[in-house]
Amino acid sequence: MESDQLTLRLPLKYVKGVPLIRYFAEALGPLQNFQARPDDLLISTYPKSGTTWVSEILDMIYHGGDLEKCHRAPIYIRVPFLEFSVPGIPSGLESALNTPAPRLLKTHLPVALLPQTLLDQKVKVIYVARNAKDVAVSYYHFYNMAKVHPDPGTWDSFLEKFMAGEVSYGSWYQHVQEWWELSHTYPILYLFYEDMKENPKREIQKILEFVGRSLPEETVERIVQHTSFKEMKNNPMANYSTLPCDVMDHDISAFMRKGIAGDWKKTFTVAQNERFDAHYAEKMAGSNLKFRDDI
Ligand code: PPS
Repeated sequence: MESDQLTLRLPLKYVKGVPLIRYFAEALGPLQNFQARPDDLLISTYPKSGTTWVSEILDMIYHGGDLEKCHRAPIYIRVPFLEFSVPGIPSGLESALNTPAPRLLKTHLPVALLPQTLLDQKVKVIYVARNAKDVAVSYYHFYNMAKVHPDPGTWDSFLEKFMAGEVSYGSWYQHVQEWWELSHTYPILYLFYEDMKENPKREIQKILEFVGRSLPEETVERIVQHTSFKEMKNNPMANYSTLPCDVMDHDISAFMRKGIAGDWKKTFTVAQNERFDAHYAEKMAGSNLKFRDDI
């Protein structure tokens, strides 16, 4: 399957200083008409941080662990991606309008670009953060396979762009810190990908408490099992294989690529790692937000 009128590898477009995939930048205007509901739940992340994983977990929770119900549609329909817009595919806004309450919604937007209605309606947020090095590697492979991004160039040049915040959605450093700051005054559950890898059951319990639900032990166990990397990699409703291949080419790199913490060690050279660490210390100075880049 191929989508019509899709132009690949367009340059990023800056909105309020934030570079975005061109089609997504153009969707922000219409998104101003979006009306949030107080019972919406927003999943917010910097790209490649565990969005799909936590989305599947939440859809399972919302459907009481019913596997059949969670197989009803691809994850981008079950959990509308607000700013998503690609010719020939329903936009995130359209999907959100067609989703019955209580809705799960996804965004990667930095706080400054978030539709104000979400904050006005005090929509609860689950934010997932992942260590910067694994995000950079995952993002590089994603840029290669999802051609709505500009050409990533070499790994070395992509890493420089990532550090400079010149990739789609801008600076990782700013994103994770501003959502962290907001979590001190706004209803946000701030989770870490590495904690989810270490003990998914514990993190699912935190989510259950945050959304004010409880489930029997065996259902929680089923959710842990169904949302394991192996299961999700083989699940066409979770692995993005239902999108046209010109939007995501899984022959270049699977969306469900490796799903581990610490994979960056296989990609970063010693020199890249040293340079990255020095730059990281500068960008994160003064923040009490701490990451584990391995578990
Ligand atoms: S996106 O496109 O920004 O929404 O991507 P996102 O879902 O945030 O992140 C994709 C990375 O998450 C990994 N992933 C998982 N890891 C562990 N367990 C589960 N269940 C899981 N599901 C997705 C996915 O493999 C991507 O990471 P990498 O490092 O590329 O493998």
